[in-house]
Amino acid sequence: MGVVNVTPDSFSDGGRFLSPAAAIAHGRRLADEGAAIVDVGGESTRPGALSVDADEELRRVEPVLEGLAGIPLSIDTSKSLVARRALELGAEMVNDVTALRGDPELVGVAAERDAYLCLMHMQGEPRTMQAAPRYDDVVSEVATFLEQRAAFAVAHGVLEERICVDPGIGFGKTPDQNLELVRRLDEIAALGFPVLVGISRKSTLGKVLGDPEATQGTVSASVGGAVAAFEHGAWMLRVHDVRETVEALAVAAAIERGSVTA
Ligand code: HH2
Repeated sequence: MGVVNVTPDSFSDGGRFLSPAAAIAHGRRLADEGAAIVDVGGESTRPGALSVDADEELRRVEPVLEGLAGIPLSIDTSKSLVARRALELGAEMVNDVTALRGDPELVGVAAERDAYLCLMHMQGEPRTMQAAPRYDDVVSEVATFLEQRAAFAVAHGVLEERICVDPGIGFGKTPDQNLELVRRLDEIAALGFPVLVGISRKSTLGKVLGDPEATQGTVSASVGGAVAAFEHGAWMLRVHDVRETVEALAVAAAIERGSVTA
């Protein structure tokens, strides 16, 4: 999954793709580089980010979704209004970092349109989530949460086979908790849903490389994180650097198979 953030303030690429033309060109490039799906978002969820209203979010993403018609698209939103419009414009997945807790009408939109749905774990909310994350056992608590949110979606008409789950790297977790989630990803995968992981450029990577104040990670650190997540059971990786990640994963997958060709 390649990321297109149509925002002024995303932590790694904020402001770079705010103009529709730049965002569309970037999305096309990510698809050319091998992204199976392109995730378009109009609201930053980085730590400390303020929320934007639905009109502004729509204003940002609508022309980009139109310009990317023909490419498999996901909409990164928690708002039913934005999701509905994106699905009308051909998006096939709703990526909701609130796991259907942000807008009570979102589950109905996903069910009615038979969309794929990504449910992500977050403790707290973006403005404050990094203040004091607390868990007794981060992996089992994240797994229980995701299982409950998936049950909620199914109870409201979303087909089980449309759902994927995501431990939410960096969303109300310490760096060590983020690493633990990837190391024990098999426990999340054991829920039976495909697992999406977004570790690309996140600050934990920069901290591993020795900068305690890092707000983001390098491309090569991101690729390392993607390969590790793949080896621990990730089904899809949400990444900013598609070509580098696709190449690394092609090798990791070939080694798993023990053959050059799939
Ligand atoms: N991470 C971000 C945004 N959306 N969605 C899923 N499913 N998983 C993630 O890990 C995830 C996500 C944050 O990264 P980014 O989009 O690069 O930054 P921002 O939220 O500042 O726009």
